[in-house]
Amino acid sequence: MEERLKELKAEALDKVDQAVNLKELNEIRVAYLGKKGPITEVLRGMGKLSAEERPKMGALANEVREIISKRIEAKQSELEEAAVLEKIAAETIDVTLPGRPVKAGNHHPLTKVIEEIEDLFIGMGYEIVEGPEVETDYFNFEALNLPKSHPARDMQDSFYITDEILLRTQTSPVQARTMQKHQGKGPIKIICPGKVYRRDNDDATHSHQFMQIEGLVVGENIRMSDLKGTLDTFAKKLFGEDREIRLRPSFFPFTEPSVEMDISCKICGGTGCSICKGTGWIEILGAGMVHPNVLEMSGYDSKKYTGFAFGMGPERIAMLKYGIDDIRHFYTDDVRFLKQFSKHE
Ligand code: 2U9
Repeated sequence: MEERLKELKAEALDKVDQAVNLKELNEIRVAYLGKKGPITEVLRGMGKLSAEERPKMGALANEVREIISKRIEAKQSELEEAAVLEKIAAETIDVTLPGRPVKAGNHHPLTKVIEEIEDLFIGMGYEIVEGPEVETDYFNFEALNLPKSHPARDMQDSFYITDEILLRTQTSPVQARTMQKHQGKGPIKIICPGKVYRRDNDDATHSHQFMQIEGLVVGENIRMSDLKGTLDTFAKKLFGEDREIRLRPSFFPFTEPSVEMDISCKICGGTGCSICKGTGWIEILGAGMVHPNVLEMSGYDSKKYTGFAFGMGPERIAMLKYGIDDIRHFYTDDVRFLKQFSKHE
């Protein structure tokens, strides 16, 4: 019996050592240590042994079981570790593969133009100031020399919330608010960009909402020549050093005198084409010296202080700069339109 147990031990250990996977190892465990296995079988024959031999054989059988069991455990750990290593090797990531490109968006063409204009004026020492889109009648009209009966109000019909509160029709109230904050003291040098609203029927050149960028300078000895020099610098920086500007007389209730500024047409070089409607000039913005009434209404002594102001529409500038033919493109969120500006990022 002892011989048989030793034989079984050698046989089992040999099989365990030869096992190549966990399934095989489990089969060996069941075969040798299971209830129907050869060791149990041997133990069943112990009844035939003498009383002295029985415990000796029992101890030997247990020892054999223990040895086989330990060897199986060790082999199991070895096979499990090998399986993990094999899995890791199979899953190795090739870090030299090119990454998948992340789809990046781009700025809206209006944002690009507005930021470019802001940067130009920041470079000339201006500060950017913003204000509310829901405005009072006082700041939107009255403080800008447009009393309730003024005929120029007709051109700026708005969306009214109450008789006294409306969606602003221009960004000028931001300048009026800034002047009142400064309590009659100069200097002020600001750029006010923002969205404005007018009651209008949308078409290729009109939109009920659009952007404006206005500028205001108030100080002592501010003259028309300062305005002209500023606008000339701005036009050359934005459209090219080869551009000429011209000022034409105009009318705005908040400036006196008032002008409109044109730039020479780059397409035809001034000889006349469809872009400049045969004139050689393209209208860009309106401007003028701040009306004394406007200065006084916001607390400035118009004998001591003077100022200039200007206003432009970024949509018009973007349309000229990028050759866009319909203002509605800016507000209809067609990705095919917007994507075209990624190359300008
Ligand atoms: C204050 C004093 C003066 C702002 C000005 C213009 C001329 C002008 C238009 C251009 C195209 C608006 O977008 S547009 O329709 N603007 O022509 N704006 S002077 O004058 C001011 C503003 C505020 C206190």
